[in-house]
Amino acid sequence: MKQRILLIVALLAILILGIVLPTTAQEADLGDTLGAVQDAGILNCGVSGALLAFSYVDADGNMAGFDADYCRAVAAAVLGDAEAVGFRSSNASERFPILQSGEIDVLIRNTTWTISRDTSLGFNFAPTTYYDGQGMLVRKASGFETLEDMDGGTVCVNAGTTTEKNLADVFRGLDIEYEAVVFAETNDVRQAYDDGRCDGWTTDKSGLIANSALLAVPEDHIILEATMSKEPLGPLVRHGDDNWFDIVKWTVNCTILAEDLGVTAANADDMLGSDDPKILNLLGVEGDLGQAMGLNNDFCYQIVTQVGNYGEIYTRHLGEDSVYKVPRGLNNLWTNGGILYAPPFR
Ligand SMILES: N[C@@H](CCC(=O)N[C@@H](CS)C(=O)NCC(=O)O)C(=O)O
Repeated sequence: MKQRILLIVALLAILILGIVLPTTAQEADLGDTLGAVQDAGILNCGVSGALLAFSYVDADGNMAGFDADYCRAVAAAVLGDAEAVGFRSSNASERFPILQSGEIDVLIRNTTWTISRDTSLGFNFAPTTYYDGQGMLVRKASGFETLEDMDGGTVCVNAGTTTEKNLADVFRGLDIEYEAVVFAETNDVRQAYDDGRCDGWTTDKSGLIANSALLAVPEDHIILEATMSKEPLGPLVRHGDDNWFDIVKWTVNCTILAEDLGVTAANADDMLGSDDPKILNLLGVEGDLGQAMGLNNDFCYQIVTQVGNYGEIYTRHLGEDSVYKVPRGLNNLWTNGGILYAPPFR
């Protein structure tokens, strides 16, 4: 009798655990991110939140910037609504744990594609959205022109970044003595540099261009010519969900190919009547390319009409329509001297 009761209790426990555990958000969502995002009706997107031009809270209290718009592009593709995004701000060190745990569905936070992040940390990187490199900002009054001029100096840097490691490698390679002053938060890095605690401030050049606007007197500083590393920045997802990886990949590809084919937010509706089969496939007028990922076939049309093509997103946040006016450089289409190139929608 006692054994039978124990057996029943054990069976009930298994049953209850079986029902309750898999429905807790983290357990259930990890293998089927698309289903979880659709059920929630919202995309949880990890951003910095403290990086002008890429992801920052604007005067109206909205998350704005190039990375924030790529979150919106994924939401437009998946939910048909670019505004259905829950933004989660993160510093450099916490960005990876929140993706691993399932707290966010995708991380779009000026994150460099490296082999260890792609392998041992357990992530997959979508195509690069911004080809960058590490730079060094110094005071004009210092007279520094090269990294070698900084021998014996101090450098302010963010913890948990490729920046920190590159600084050590590059300075060791050049046989430069230096002291790193390390902070978890970018605002603290900038403040320490501005307070004169460091001779240089190093991070991705895009970060220096944008966030140096927050220095007390931005005109008193310059970015040295030297580029210390390659920093291909782009979205990343967890290992273990190929379909979700495809969705994020083809979201980026959609924006690049739309620019390549001359499809913009303004003309996309007219383009639905185009004679070009490449455009018809891109916009989902022909074929069922979206369906193969569990999306509507017009997913790219939604991205372009609601958020824009790559060039439009770039121009808005970094290019001519922004205060930064960063030349496209590598981040131009391959046909215009850059290295952006999307595989075919076919
Ligand atoms: N791309 C580098 C650096 C990324 C990084 O965290 N950069 C700092 C400085 S631009 C940053 O994003 N700060 C914003 C923040 O802490 O929210 C990486 O992936 O490690």
